[in-house]
Amino acid sequence: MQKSMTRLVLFFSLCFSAVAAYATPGINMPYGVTPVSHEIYHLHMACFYVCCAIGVGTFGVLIYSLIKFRKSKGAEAAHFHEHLGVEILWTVIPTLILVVLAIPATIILKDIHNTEDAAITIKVTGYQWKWKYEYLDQGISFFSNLSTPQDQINNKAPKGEWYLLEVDNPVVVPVNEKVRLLVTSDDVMHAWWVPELGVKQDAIPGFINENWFIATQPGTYRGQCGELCGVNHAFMPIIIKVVSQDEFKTWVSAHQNVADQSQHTQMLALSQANAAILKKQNHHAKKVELRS
Ligand SMILES: [Cu+2]
Repeated sequence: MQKSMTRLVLFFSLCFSAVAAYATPGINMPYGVTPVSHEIYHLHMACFYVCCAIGVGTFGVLIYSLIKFRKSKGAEAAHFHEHLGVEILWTVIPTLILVVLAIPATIILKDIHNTEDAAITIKVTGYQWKWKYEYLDQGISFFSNLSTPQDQINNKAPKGEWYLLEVDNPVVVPVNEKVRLLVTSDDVMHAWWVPELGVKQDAIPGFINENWFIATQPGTYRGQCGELCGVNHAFMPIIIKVVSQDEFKTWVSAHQNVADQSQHTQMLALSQANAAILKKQNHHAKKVELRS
């Protein structure tokens, strides 16, 4: 009896060491750098521990019964049906567990949808297969494309550290500021997913979904499209650069200058084109006049 108890203790300690391994970084989901990502992480761990406790309890009773009441020891099966008490217990206990877990999950869902008082609003549009970002208050707009060299993708060159997780134009946001995202799509369904920011938001054509984040640590955070959107689904990564307030202001003014310049170039080209059309029309009118 003592020997089988030792084995049981050994079995459960192995189970708990497996739990500890899952809680280590790299295997588990990231803790992230936003209040929502922290909340999601804690909820995930709470659910995980509840699942572990249920697993250990259920399999513990099962294994104990298999050993203790085995046929070679002369155990005989009991014959009973429809035990009302047991049936109530195995309905009420899971319901209670689900209700208890639903409370923090609902609170977090409410937080995720609270996009009030945002300092910056960025419209994010998914395309096959790139992202477009529009800073609505700053008048900045650009496409963000995969920048991994084609040779790496075709196995003609060794793969870089950030293979398929690098872009030409990253999103830049200031640290400790609430950033509101308006997420939509131009063609098929995509999903804007950056695990360390605690954001995974569907991008649906014809709909605008809202989400938000406050990054509390400067750094570079990477994500990908999280919705199977076609043949190049794996080739539309996301990069967010979280910088200081001053760096963000510098970045904004530099991009606004570029936008102004390109707007000026466009206006110049338009007026030149208009002038050319007017010249042509005048020339044609003179010709008609001479003929008559
Ligand atoms: Cu996509």
